[in-house]
Amino acid sequence: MTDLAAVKAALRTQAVETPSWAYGNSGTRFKVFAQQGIPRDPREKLDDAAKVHEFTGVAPTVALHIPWDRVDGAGGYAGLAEHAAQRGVKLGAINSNTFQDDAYRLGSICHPDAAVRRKAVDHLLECVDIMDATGSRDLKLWFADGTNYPGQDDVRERQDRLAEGLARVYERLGEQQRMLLEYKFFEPAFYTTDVPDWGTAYAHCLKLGPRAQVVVDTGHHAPGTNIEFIVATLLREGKLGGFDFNSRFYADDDLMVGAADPFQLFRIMYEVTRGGGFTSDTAFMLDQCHNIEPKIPAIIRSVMNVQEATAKALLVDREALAAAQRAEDVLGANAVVMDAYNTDVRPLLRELREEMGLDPEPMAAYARSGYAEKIVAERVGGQQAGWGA
Ligand code: LRH
Ligand code: MN
Ligand code: MN
Repeated sequence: MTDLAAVKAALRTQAVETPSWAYGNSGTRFKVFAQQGIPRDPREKLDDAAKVHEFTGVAPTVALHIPWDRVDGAGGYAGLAEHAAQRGVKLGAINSNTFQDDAYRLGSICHPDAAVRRKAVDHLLECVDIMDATGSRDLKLWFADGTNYPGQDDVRERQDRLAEGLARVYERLGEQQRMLLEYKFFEPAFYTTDVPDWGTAYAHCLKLGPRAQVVVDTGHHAPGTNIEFIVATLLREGKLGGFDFNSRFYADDDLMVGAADPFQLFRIMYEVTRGGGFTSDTAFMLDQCHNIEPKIPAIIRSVMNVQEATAKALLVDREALAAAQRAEDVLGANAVVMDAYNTDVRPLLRELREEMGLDPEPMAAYARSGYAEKIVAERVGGQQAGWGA
């Protein structure tokens, strides 16, 4: 029997980080659809993120992306952190950007030209300076580096350049800071990608040291990849730094987490909880963009999807499962897992929210709040998230 009080207590500790860029206008490479009421600056993105936290109670931090959230003057990044605090949220991971500059046509920290590599490393070091000002713990690194054609560059040398650049940034990290290295199997490079998979990310992080950890973006795998196995393995090795949650049907779709495959999300969260990863040492972040749907409700829905998957994962009767496994009862063991997955956890979560002083129905409560109408009236000329133009 699972202890429902313990499940609720665990759920109270949940923290899902929302990404500043999900609040801005976004699209595909074909079209960015402008919505109304979109934030005009990083502070307004934080205002929106604070609403997500207000209605869900489990989204207390916001990831920034530099340079999309660059602030000059007006208190700088410390002022931004202060603004977040006034709204009841905190600044989370700093996401670097070494993919939107003309200089990076052939890569950033793996580029054949040392001057370009230096530029990329300087940007990453600047991100650590920003972390010092914001009090952020995590630097999230994703590299668009790779090649499009066999022979274009020396793929082994590119690994050496990567190791060298990462080491310089690692040395700069403070005691309490970490770097989270994200992998992605293809795109924008189509032949080789310099950090294509968890194994490559793991190998680099292992060499760097304990403050280098792997981040699993759920959209960055080939179809059919067993992501929960990767999660279990990284947790066993003490190298799971966090997640970029989203869901995919075909490629890096960046759709709402749990929309395409809630069962996969449950399986991932089961390995997280079973493997001792449901703690603040794992950064549970969203990395999504909402191109055709209203953004704040989509983010509320995403946070709730993570919460539902987590509740189901916590409901797995581990003792019954272990007993069935010991008894070599294949169907019995599978039934224990499926029972948890098939449980309607919405009543439990409604109860939890009421206990937390929240409205039991975050989507409806947000819709009733009038915030959507208010921002449409007040904000004209919202900011683009940063890509897709
Ligand atoms: C790359 C990616 C990465 C970036 C984000 C904006 O596909 O997922 O995490 O930081 O997009
Ligand atoms: Mn990502
Ligand atoms: Mn991505």
